[in-house]
Amino acid sequence: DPRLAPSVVFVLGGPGAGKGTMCELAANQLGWTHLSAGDLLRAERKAGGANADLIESYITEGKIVPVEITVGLIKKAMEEALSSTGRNSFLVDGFPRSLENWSGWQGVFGTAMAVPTMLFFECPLQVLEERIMGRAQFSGRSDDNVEAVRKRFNTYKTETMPIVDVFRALGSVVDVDSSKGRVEVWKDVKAALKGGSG
Ligand code: UP5
Ligand code: MG
Repeated sequence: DPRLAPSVVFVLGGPGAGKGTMCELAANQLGWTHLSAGDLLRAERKAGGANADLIESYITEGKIVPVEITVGLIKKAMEEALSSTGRNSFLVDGFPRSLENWSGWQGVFGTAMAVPTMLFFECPLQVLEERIMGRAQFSGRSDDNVEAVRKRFNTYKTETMPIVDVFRALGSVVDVDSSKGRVEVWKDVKAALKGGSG
């Protein structure tokens, strides 16, 4: 049953690198299912369940939410999307953000699944800040302010880069320069996804 072997691509990069924007294009134009770990956490916070306050405090501090919570939400969203659309190609946006995130994923999905390709969006801090501050007026996100962006960037450097390095050593990283304009970035993303297992 091919549905038992979903195809997963991880999409990583700094805060505001354009992960969500490009994943939406890939969903609309190439039929991928876009799952943003951050969006799933924000929805869970909004739903007001037992983890809502904990999620809020991690997000405003730019820290990484305990992986049990995140991977549970991703798995549930994958199952729901699969049963409603029948499609099993997933772009997992903003995850894994740390070595712990990756071992948590493996703990849940086991080693049956091939190591996902990681699409890595490279973008300098100054551009990230400009993008996020441009979005801040209408995003309604509690972490869209200069102070939180710096915290997010710091977490990205200290915790996320090590997992990117692990994937790089496995030969699983595809680099994208996401500081370019949307049209050019999309061209590169599309080529990377078509070359992969979309
Ligand atoms: N924009 C996009 N592309 C552009 C381009 N090429 N040229 C010019 N402008 C461009 O884009 C950001 C802005 O830039 C938008 O206004 C866009 O129009 C413009 P977007 O596509 O939103 O970028 P993205 O990379 O998705 O930025 P985001 O802010 O979502 O990234 P983060 O990684 O910071 O946020 P995320 O939602 O993934 O995580 C938020 C928090 O949740 C984390 O800090 C953490 O606390 C928590 N979290 C976890 O704990 N665990 C997880 O697994 C995931 C999240
Ligand atoms: Mg995003």
